[in-house]
Amino acid sequence: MDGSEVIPYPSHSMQSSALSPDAIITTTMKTASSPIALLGIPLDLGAENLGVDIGPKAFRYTKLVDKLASAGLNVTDHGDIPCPDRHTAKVGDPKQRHLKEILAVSEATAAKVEGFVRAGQRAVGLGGDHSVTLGLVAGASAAVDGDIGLIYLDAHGDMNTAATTLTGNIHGMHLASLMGFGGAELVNAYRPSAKVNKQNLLHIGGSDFDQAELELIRRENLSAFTLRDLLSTSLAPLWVKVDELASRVNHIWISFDLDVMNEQYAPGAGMPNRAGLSYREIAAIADYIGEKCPVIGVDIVEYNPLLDRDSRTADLAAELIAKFFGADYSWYTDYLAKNQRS
Ligand SMILES: [Mn+2]
Repeated sequence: MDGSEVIPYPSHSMQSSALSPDAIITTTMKTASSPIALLGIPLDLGAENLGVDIGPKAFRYTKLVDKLASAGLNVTDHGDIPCPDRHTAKVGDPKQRHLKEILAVSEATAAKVEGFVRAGQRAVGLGGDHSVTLGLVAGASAAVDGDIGLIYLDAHGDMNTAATTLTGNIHGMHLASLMGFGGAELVNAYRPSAKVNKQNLLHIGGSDFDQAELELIRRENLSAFTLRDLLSTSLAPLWVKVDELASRVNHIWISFDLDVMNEQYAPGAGMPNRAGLSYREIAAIADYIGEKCPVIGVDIVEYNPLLDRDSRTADLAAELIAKFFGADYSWYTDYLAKNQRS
C-alpha cells in the first residue's frame, strides 16, 4: 500500500459527525435576551421528603446566580417566598395534606411571577417540593392570558387528585390541577379555572405513573414521552413533539423535577431514581428546548442538599437552567472561562 491511498482523516470524520457545522455555529452564537428574575420557594409541605425546604439556600451557597451570569444571563435574585414550617403547620384534609398553606404559598408565588413576566422578565423558581409549580405556572399563565405550554420533566405523573391520591401529598396532584382536573380549591388557585390547556402539556421522562394517572393520560389524550419511549425510539420523536408545542403557543414553562434523572447524576433529589435520564440525554434535551422554545420560565424542584454529593446535583441544575434559556454553562464553559488567554 502506498501513501496515495491514505484517506485524509479529518474530512472523513467531520462529514460523519452528527453535529453539523450549522449546529455548531448556532451553539456558539447563543446569547442572552430578556432579564431573569429568580425566586426561591422553600416549601416542603407538599411532600414527605425532609430536606427539600433548604434547596433554595443550598443553590445560593453553590453560587447559582454567578454560574448563570457566567453563561451570559442577566439574573436578579428576589429572595424567598415565606413558607410555613412543617412542625407547626396542621395537616388538615388527609387527602390534600396542608392544602391551606400550599394555596397561600401558591398565591404569593403567582403574584410575584405574574409581576415579573408582565415586566418583560423571564422567571426561575427554585423548590421546594414540586407543588411550588402550582403558583409559578399560575402566575406565568395569568401574565400571558393562558397562552402557555408546559414541558414537564418528571419520573412521576403528579396527576393524581384528592379522589385518586394514595398519599394525600399535593406534590403528586398539582399537574392535574393546573390542567383543570380535580378539586376546585387547587384548580382555582390564584385565578379561577385551568392554567394550562391540556393539549399544551408535554410530559417527559416518566417511569412511575399511578394507575389513575395512566387512566387520565389515556382518557384525556395527554402528551407523554416516557422513559420507555426514549429507550425504544431515541430522541427524534421527542423533537417532533417539542416542535409541535413550540408552534402552538407563544410561551413555554419548563418544570424540572430532579428525580427524572438517574441518581448517579442527581443524587440530591427528593426521591432518588435508579432508572431515569442520563447526563447526555438531559443535556441534549435541554439544549434542544433552549434552541427551539420560547421559554418564559424554568423551575428546578425537589432538590435535597442533604443527599447531594460534591454539589453534583446543584451543578447540574445550573447547567440545565442555562440550557433551557438557550445559553450555556457546563464544566467545559467554566474551563474556557478560567483558561482564556486574552
Ligand atoms: Mn414531581
